[in-house]
Amino acid sequence: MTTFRGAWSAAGLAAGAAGLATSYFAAMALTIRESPVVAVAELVIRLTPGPVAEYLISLVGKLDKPLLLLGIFVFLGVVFAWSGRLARRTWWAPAVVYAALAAVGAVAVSTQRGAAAIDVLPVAVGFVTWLVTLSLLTEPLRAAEERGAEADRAAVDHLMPGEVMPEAGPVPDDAHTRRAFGIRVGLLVAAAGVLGVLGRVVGRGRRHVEEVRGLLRLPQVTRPATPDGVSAGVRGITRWMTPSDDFYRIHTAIVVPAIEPKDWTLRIHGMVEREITLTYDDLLDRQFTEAWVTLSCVSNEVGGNLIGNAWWSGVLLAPILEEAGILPGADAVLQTSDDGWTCGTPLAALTDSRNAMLALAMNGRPLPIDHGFPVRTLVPGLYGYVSATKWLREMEVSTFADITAYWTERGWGELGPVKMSSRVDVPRSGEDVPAGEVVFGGVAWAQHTGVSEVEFSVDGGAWRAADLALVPNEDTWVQWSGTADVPPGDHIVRVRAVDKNGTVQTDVEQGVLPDGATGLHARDFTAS
Ligand SMILES: Nc1nc2c(c(=O)[nH]1)N[C@H]1C(S)=C(S)[C@@H](COP(=O)(O)O)O[C@H]1N2
Ligand SMILES: [Mo]
Repeated sequence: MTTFRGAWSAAGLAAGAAGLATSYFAAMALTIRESPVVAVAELVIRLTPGPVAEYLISLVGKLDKPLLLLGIFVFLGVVFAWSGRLARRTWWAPAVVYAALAAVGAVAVSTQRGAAAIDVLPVAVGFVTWLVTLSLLTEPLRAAEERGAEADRAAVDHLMPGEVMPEAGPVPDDAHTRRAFGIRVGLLVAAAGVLGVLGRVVGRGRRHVEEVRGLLRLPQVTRPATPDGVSAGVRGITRWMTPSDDFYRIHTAIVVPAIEPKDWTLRIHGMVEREITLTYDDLLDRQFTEAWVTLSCVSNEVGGNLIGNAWWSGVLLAPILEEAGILPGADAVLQTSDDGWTCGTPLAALTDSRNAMLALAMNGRPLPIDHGFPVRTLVPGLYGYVSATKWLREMEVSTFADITAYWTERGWGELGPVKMSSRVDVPRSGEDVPAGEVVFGGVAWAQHTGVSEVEFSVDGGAWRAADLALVPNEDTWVQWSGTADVPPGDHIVRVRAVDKNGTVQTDVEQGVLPDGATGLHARDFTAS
């Protein structure tokens, strides 16, 4: 019977390499971190007892890390080849091996300092690649071996008593199978190589920009000082200031732009008297403005957390647009980002008295790359999808009649003013609290209008006025709190806000499409 002994190992090795390549690329594209393999190396270093590490380093000196990585790769090579051979008998044995490797990778990346949930994604990508490529590669081998086994059985059936099995002659489609297999392995290894190179390029650019960002000093930017009284003093309410690391992130880019400030320009053109191109240094030369502003996403469901509040520093947009000289008839600005994303912003919101700005810093530091470094737009009172362009490159003054933008082309509303909303944070969903006096709390927002009252109701009873914490302006969310006497049993609490125009938050339920969700947030809890 024909076998492809070496081929099964080769398939395992090629699949293994492919998974390492995709996970490396994903890590480079998604984060500034190293690949999962490096995370594992770091984990090994962390777990190695100090004296042992010192002894090893005394033996190999500066080669310690390259040798460690080499060791990991050799180990992986052996395991990959072995899992290829395992695949010859059962499909699940290599899957178990891959799962074990992925588990080690996942532990390594998620125990790194400052790890986020997304850091595990490259490991998952590698795991799926292993499974898919191994089955793609081994499928023709399996088919050929089965044909071979059948041919052998047929031959045995035809033997005369006492006759011996003739030497197995070459099965005619062997050569074909080998060639097809060779081509698959070759293509896969080539693709892995290309991905590896791409990952390097993407990763290097981003790491460099990350370094530049780390060294940047913006003299006009002050550290965030949380104003007094903004906390309602109830444990469990979302922090009033959202740390940048915890701030929600929404973008369509798979590989986010990495732009050095020295390479950044903003071109303002269209219906203007004179076109303007601004550099990063031009912005640094201007008067800075700083403000607490709550940014929210149109895709935030009632009670959702696609919302955050930060201290933003930058340059006011209104005077810049005035310098350009807006021509009569314009009512929109089409913004374009470095990655080609677009949004149409109502011109009025950029030129009225609100703090519409080109933001350079978030929470006292240059914008994180994921939040638009080096420059993004920020417009209080509008959802992000019509205003908060990250990696901003271009502003074309125009009319809504003449433009379409990324999300409006996909059925979302043109103007995008933020809808008033409120949320219960305490008690937590399904929480068991002692019966009697129960503490409630959460946040409410109506950016650029301001919240004047928040009310909550337990089990559909009367609306009770909540206490509001302080806010520095009308552009941020506000924390609310209150207490009510609650008997033992299952309960539900609802919340609603009233804005400074006296409008009461509607209880009419609407989904996020086309222009933001409405309805009242409710939480179930149990008192006992
Ligand atoms: N370049 C670019 N800018 C963008 C987006 C995008 O997809 N690409 N998404 C927008 C949307 S929908 C929102 S809600 C905000 C989110 O900003 P954040 O990721 O800093 O929270 O960015 C906006 N700016
Ligand atoms: Mo959004």
